[in-house]
Amino acid sequence: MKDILHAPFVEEMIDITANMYRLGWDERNGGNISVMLDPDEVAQYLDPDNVIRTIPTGFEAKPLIGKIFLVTGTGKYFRNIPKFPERDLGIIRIAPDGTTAELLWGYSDGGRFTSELPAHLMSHMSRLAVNPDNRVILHCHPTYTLAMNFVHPLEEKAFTHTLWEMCTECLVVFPDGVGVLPWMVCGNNEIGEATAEKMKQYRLVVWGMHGLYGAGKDIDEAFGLVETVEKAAQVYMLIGDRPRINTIRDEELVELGKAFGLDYRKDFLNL
Ligand code: 2HA
Ligand code: ZN
Repeated sequence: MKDILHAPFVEEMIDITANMYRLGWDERNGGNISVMLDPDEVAQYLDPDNVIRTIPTGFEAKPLIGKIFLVTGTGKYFRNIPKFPERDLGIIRIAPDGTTAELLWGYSDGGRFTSELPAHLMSHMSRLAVNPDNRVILHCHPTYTLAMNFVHPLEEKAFTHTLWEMCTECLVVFPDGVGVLPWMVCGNNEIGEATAEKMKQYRLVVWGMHGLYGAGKDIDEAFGLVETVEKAAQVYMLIGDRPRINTIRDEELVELGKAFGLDYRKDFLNL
């Protein structure tokens, strides 16, 4: 068996969580990530028959039975993951009943997966139905996106449109736009179901006055989506109340869409 601590998927998780902490998006125990792993790759590092313990998930995830995920731990700080990966991360497999997680590695202090597991697994199901290559769901509290939530309408068309106006790259990076949920209590099945419903259409979902979810085929895609939204939100917040004397006009967004051959949300323009 190879050393799991040097598995590329563990190293990448350590790297991205450290990065997100440094960006200030994951204060204290804020944020959580789940990555679907390739069972053959996992078998190079772990005995798949060695289940350390089982943990109920609290909901049924039938389409994910047998799937294996690397998931950040509940109450754990991204800041500490590089020092304590085996304590603060875990690898779980969804058991044949669809409602139990089999722990294959990690959570070594008796811990468990993030309280947002329902939002993650339900979102995985939604994204996989649209894109069978989806592997990653990532949640964090990016500062400027959060700030923008307090001064901008929490409405999908308006929110997406403003972000598209802030950086030329935005339309190219998320032509599918950004889903928006109102403020809700987090950590339960209800917000999980609402997030997953949005994930049928969007790879990005704002949790009103809480944070942001990103999905992708790998960590680069999910993280890249989030950092692009955050950059646009930063520009928006830097402009503040100052009069805008220049802007990217909708006609120009149309030109951009044509030039890059984008399938974007045309109904999100004001033309
Ligand atoms: O895991 O970010 O939404 C801590 C959170 C809850
Ligand atoms: Zn959160």
